[in-house]
Amino acid sequence: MEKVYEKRLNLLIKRHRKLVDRRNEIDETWINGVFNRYKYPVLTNEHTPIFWRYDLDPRTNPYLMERLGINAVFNSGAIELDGKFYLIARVEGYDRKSFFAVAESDSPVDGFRFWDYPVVMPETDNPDTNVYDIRVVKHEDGWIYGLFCTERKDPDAPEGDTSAAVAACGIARTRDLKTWERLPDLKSRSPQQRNVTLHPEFVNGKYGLYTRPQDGFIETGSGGGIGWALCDSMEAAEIDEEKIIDPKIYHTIKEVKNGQGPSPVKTPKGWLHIAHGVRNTAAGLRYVLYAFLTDLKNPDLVTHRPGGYLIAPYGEERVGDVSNVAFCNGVIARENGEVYIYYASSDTRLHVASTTVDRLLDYVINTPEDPLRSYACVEQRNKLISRNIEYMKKAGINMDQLR
Ligand code: M1P
Repeated sequence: MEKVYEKRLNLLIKRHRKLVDRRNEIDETWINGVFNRYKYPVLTNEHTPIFWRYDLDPRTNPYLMERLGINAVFNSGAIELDGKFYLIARVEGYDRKSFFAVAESDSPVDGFRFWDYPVVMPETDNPDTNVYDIRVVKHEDGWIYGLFCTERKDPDAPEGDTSAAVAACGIARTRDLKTWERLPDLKSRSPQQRNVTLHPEFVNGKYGLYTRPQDGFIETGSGGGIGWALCDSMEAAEIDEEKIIDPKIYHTIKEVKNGQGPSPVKTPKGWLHIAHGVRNTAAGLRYVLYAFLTDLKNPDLVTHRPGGYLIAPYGEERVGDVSNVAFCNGVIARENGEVYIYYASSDTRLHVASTTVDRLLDYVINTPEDPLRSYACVEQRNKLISRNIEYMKKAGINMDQLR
């Protein structure tokens, strides 16, 4: 029996080391010029430490079987502190419950190692059944806040309904990502809240929140979109009216619903937002990421809305527990202008895309808006084609090689 144990332990260690020590590389098959993709995910379920999943004592686990498996590691908050990169990932056990865990690296694209223990997120008087999708931001008040979704069974669910849930915005703050102080959940008029994100600076002396007011359990009712509201305090966060700043729109990438991703990035030309949009398909919902820019002084005022998506599931990213999903709740914008977008694919694993503030600004400012009708889309494309034909003639570019 000892031999079985020894053999398996060696195998597990060998496999684990190969995975976590692997260097990442830019995926040369992706060449759209807006961002780089990478060959490998930055985190998967197998990146979690072996000692989170196995009982390593041969007396209690002679076969060295997995005891507490991890199903997926995905939708992650992200922050850079003192030159180190931290991902605060959504880790989902085989038992369907999610929790948060911090992975740290000296590099933004590989080498992430989980800390020895997951985050112990304190509960409120009303215990969470499930917590997920934390947005982490260093606010100008000095705290690092984590806003996340907390889900509990709907107390009004009819007898026998074991899936109806109430989603709310949980709030916690920390100085070091290790010790978290749980604050009361956000109070709002909406019966459900998901995808709530904190603006990093005060706005008129108040905290600014991006929200998603919902009119029922499923957020597909009339109206809706990314909301905006101000509140006086994060210690008892309460908002009144939520103004829709980025509505969902018929027959677009955000026709069913949309949600703010991480806190927006401050740039010289405005606040740069990454959000997710959801559309219907015969195969189910499709989640993609899109970008928009808001005014520096009035972050609730959208100044540029490039049409279509920025990032959609690509290749193997298309398949997973919830297929055809790209989701982002973590971005790191460095002082040197580099930007790292941490996005999850199909609720299964976490990837990184790298770009720069300059490129993203060029993208949001110069990508035309969605004209909303096929006829208008053709007009828009034909304008581009005509300009290009003229340019190619002038510049002496052989059109044949571009056909
Ligand atoms: O399964 C896709 C996503 O669904 C939810 O996002 P939203 O509330 O915008 O529909 C969340 O459960 C998210 O975690 C998940 O990735």
